[in-house]
Amino acid sequence: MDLMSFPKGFLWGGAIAANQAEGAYLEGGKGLTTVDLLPTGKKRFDVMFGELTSLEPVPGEFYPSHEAIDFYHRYKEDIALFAEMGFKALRLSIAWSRIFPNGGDAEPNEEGLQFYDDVFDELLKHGIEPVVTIAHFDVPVSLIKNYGSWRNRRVVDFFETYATTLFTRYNSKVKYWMTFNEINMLLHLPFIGAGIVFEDGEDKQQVKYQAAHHQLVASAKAVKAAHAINPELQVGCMLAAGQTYAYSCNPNDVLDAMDKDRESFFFIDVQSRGEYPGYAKRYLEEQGITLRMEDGDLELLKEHTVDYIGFSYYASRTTSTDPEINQSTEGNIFSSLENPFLEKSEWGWTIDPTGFRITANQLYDRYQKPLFVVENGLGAVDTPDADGYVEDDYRIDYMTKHIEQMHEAIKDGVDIIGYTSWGPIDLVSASTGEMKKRYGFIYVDKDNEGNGTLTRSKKKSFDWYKQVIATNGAEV
Ligand code: BGP
Repeated sequence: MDLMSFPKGFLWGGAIAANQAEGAYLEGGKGLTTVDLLPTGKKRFDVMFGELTSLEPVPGEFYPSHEAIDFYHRYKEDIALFAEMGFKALRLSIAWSRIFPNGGDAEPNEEGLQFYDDVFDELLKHGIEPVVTIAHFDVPVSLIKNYGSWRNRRVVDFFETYATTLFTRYNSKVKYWMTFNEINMLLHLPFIGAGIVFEDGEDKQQVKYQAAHHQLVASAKAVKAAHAINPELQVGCMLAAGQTYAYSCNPNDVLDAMDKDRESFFFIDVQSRGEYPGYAKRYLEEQGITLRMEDGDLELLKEHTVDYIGFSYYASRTTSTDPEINQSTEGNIFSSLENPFLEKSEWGWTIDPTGFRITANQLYDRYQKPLFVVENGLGAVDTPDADGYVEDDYRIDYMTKHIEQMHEAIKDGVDIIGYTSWGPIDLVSASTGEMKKRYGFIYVDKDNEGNGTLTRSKKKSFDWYKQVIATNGAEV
């Protein structure tokens, strides 16, 4: 192998999600979706955790996804800019409620289907491979109102119909699919991950793991449907990854770190190895959680495992069992201690390129399937000049170091097929709902209150990433 560059055909590109980019939240026949109920600020976290009082947008409240960056109307301009950077792939998601406005309608909405046909055609015209997430933090609100969302088995059937509709329609245009974005996020942000709204006094872990079982079954059914339609289709899972370090060499800390990682691996162990692992069975039993399963579920999970492992990597985590050590969770969805060896982003996420190499190795050791890095990047405050130009050396620095470590992982023998950086164009932040937290190579003129012209302009990182792709990673 040539140790200086990445494998031939490596899928360099970027990743976006419907609800964080498209806007046009009620256009083209689209129904309301979970994110359309997520305001900004502190209230956003309450909703994401499943504490919600209304299933309608509240008048006067600002919901960033309603307009987002208007990709719905500007996708041609945006794709042209991605093409200028030389993208080989664009990861994007389909909004379920554009295709089935109520999640389980008898017929799909042709206008929604046509929109994605047009987007895929535009990508293919530029030689960019679409990589599609079927559900990226996105559940039609009608499914919550009528069925309680993923806690209800019926939603598995609706998802199967939705996924099958997509595979059939886009069979000739899309080869790479992913079922659920960051599926393990369901345990941390159950509303965003699975549209779960808790009822008073119920056992939250029970509800979450039942919803998880339903998503795992739905994912296996999607894999089965895709391969029946076209055996060439590649269907992956998607994990919010990031190695957990033990704060000390105390075996109790190491055990704790292992347990924390397994909380996430549980999902991928089922999706990729095809069975509930022993440690998960033990956990469920000890917690008194009983999963309702149907006949054939376990066989289905076993027979229809994923083709590749998609994952996001932003940061590593650190844990300790010592109560004396200060617990800091600020800015993090995954609880994590301060790691004295690492710097942090403005949002408190650790910056750990070596952790990226470790995580990739760990995933490959565990699953022995191709890995696809489908999110990585630095959320930062950008200050543009009068022309919208941003000197984002901090972003270039973060990405250079991560790409170098990804290369090290490849040299370690890890099979990585592509890298799509998160938010190649600025978009709405999932956790904060802010525009202030930017990831892009392309600046979008829009502020936290939703004001701005939406004009796009290139940052310094635009030309840098273009060069990375042009040299297939040899010049980072
Ligand atoms: C992941 C999500 C993305 C994305 C990213 C960055 O969890 O899959 O949707 O937004 O994280 O997070 P944030 O936007 O909160 O900075």
